[in-house]
Amino acid sequence: MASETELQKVIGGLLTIFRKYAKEDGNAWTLSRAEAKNLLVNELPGLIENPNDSAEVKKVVDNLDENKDNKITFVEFTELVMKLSFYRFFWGSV
Ligand SMILES: [Ca+2]
Ligand SMILES: [Ca+2]
Repeated sequence: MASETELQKVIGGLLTIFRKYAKEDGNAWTLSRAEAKNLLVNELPGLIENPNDSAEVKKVVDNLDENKDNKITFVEFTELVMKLSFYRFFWGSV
């Protein structure tokens, strides 16, 4: 098999990161709220300014959970990744 391109590696990396956190409770298909918090705090440091502030954590995770079922799907997670990519594209940081 040919070696993966940069974009293929990025896609694989997104799946790897999602699954690493999603599998903690035995269901690797979705992130629970706690799993989502761990992913955000570890992989996107600075997105939640104060991880010990439960109100702030709740706000960020609520934002992520678009259909409000208390589970974060891979689609919901990648929407955040897309938004962060747009910010970086237009404003050069995040
Ligand atoms: Ca899970
Ligand atoms: Ca959801």
